Amino acid sequence: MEQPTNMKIPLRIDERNRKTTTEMKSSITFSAVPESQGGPFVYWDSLEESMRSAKVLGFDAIEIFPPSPDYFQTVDAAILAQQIGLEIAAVGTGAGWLKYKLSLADADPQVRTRAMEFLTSMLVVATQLGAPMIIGSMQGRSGPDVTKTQAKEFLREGLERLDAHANAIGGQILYEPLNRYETDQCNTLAQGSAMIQGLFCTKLLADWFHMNIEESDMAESIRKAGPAIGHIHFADSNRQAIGLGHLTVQPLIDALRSIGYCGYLSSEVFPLPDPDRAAAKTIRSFEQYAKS
Ligand code: LER
Ligand code: MN
Repeated sequence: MEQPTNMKIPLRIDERNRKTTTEMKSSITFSAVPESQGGPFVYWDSLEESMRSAKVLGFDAIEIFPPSPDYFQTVDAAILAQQIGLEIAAVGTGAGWLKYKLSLADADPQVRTRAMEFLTSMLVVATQLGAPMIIGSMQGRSGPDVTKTQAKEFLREGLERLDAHANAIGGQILYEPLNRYETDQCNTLAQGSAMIQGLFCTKLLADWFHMNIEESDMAESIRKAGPAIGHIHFADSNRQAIGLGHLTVQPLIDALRSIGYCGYLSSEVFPLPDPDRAAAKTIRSFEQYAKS
């Protein structure tokens, strides 16, 4: 995969957040990956239309789930974001797993190498957009040919190399613990914190859908993870827009405030009952809980 040239020097996400606001910011997800149909993304099809809809509703940012790094050669996300007046909250990499079955923990070293190439190219384009890159599904898991210990070692090795690359180019990585049905690498924020210990440009993505399954006390886990948290997937217990499930939201917002979090609450939820209503419900909930 070709690596784009003429790199802009982006602001690091935490610097950017501190510079522009001391409050949390809203974001909504967009997927350009047909294979992720049925998945937890609010907007689909056209990035431009999605950005315009998000802007009308009052979102601060959009989180983009591209099929590959080359996607950004087909659509100028930076120009669109600038013209429409949105930030790009993050760039997801789950397509590397969904489309190409690439993971950092694969038993086959050639597959791990291809996973690293995919992620390195995505890190470059995300950095050019001034956005962090998410590592969720591509963290992989143990399997018949890779033990749990080996899978964790492979993941840590990949994260260390990507973190060094992020450090060299001014990028940022978000590592996402997932629930037990999706990975056996790290399921909780505490496990995730241990996994990224000592890395310079890698923070945790705390997804409330996964946390609702795995954490015994979500607010306490947020407080313990503290400054390691770099991004939130703002989802209710049923992975619908906040307010459509049974999460008790205020203590989670209070916990984020107590750690000084001023990043994005990004709505990675099912487009239910439809994208527009999921988006509208999300922004209403954001205003209710995070703006007051
Ligand atoms: C990705 O952000 C995520 O949460 C995973 O469950 C993959 O969909
Ligand atoms: Mn997520």
